[in-house]
Amino acid sequence: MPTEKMIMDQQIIRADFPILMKEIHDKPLVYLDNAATTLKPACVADRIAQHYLLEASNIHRGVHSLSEEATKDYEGAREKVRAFINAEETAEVIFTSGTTESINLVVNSYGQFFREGDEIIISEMEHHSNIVPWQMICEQTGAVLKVIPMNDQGELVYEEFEKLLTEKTKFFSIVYVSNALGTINPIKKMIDAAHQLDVPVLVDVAQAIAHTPIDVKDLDCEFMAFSGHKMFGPTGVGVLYGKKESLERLPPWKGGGDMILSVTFEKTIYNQLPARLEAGTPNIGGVIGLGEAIDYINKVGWQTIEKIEDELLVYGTEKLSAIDGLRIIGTAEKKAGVISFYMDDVHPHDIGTLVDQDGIAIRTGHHCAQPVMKYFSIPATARASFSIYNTKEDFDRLAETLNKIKEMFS
Ligand code: 7TS
Repeated sequence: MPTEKMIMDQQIIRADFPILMKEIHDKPLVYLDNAATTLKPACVADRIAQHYLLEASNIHRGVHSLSEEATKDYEGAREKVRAFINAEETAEVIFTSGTTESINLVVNSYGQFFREGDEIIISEMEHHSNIVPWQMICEQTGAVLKVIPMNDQGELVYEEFEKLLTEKTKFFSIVYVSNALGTINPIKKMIDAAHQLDVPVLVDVAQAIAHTPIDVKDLDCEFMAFSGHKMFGPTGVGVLYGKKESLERLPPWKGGGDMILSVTFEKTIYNQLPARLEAGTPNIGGVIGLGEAIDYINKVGWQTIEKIEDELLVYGTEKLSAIDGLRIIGTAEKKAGVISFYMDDVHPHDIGTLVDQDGIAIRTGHHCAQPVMKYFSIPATARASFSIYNTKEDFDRLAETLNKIKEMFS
């Protein structure tokens, strides 16, 4: 029996995404904004529709059949997430509304332990969602934010990280793949270094989760955050993974239904994990849809995903670099999924609007990573971010349009 999994034909993958049949301004859609959100395969939308049309019910509370069925599906999705990231137990998987809420949960909850003068390390290439919550807790507690700088390639300066790690460090929160640069950070090595000083680590894998297999046991991080909508799932649902002992240390952040065992006006006793950190009726349909998205990724397989995306990164980088006056922002040795660029004489927003006229969707702006823009002394970049359904022809179309734009502006 051959052990190698077959590489799936990209036409089969593309057929799973009905939106790719669409025309924008009378041109076939080229969707290169996957870092903002991925497209959704029909199976995910169908599964969500099935839940709302035929199975809708609240969970964890009814003894009637529909509620029991919805509970089974919801908890079944938790098991799918557990297996997907190789967590030890389902209790280590907390459903949230997305990466942003997952990070805020840890900050607001773990942050209660911070004292004046404690130090928290983040990096210069974080998404705002991994900057602002830490600044807020620093303001409240007197803790101090320390920032790992980066170099001109958009790589973190590892020696500076080592210098920042001291006895004062109480937490380290780091992005795996930068959404503005595409840089893949050496997080395993960084987690190991933090652990030498018993510093807990949160990894933001929002931009990694659909591009590379992630094994939390191997990484050994205390916490990890990601969003369903960047991995072919619905918006409004995400995950906070935490090692059981780390989650157990977290005081509940939100109070309400489902997170309690008993309530009296004298004393409330909290529920076990994971319910203790999931107050109120959750996004049941979204969680079930996320489970379906995980099944979809598993069906396509990492071998296919990595082959397609590795080739696209090389091809897209070559193609765009060949355009006169175009500068790629983020040239790290290890990159994934994202090609950010800047063109002399054309504002990124003009690029975005003009490529849209040719049916091409890219994102332009600061990508919620303003410190990255500041480092490169530019107001914004244009960003092509790709996924499993993108093709070399997509980059040919983008390059052709960019060449036209260049001529228009010169
Ligand atoms: N962390 C990273 C690395 C991200 O790229 C994003 C979203 C977030 C956190 C926040 O995720 P959310 O689902 O909670 O909003 N990044 C982008 C982007 O690059 N373009 O739009 C959203």
